[in-house]
Amino acid sequence: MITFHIPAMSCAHCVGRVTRALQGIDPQAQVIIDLTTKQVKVDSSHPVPELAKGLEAAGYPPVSQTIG
Ligand SMILES: [Cu+2]
Repeated sequence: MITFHIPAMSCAHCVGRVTRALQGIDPQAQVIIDLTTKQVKVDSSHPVPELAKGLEAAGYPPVSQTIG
């Protein structure tokens, strides 16, 4: 499980875009988003840098990430 902190997320529209960005990289990815804390939990077998790049490309750069 990876937790990204993405302050750029502000509404349900952002949640949809972030989810699609991650699932565009890994269709099997499980994504749980908490808009209050701006945290995105991702369960994926893909490398973290690849997921982070996809988020950045979608306009939602993660400012930090925690693995575990
Ligand atoms: Cu939004």
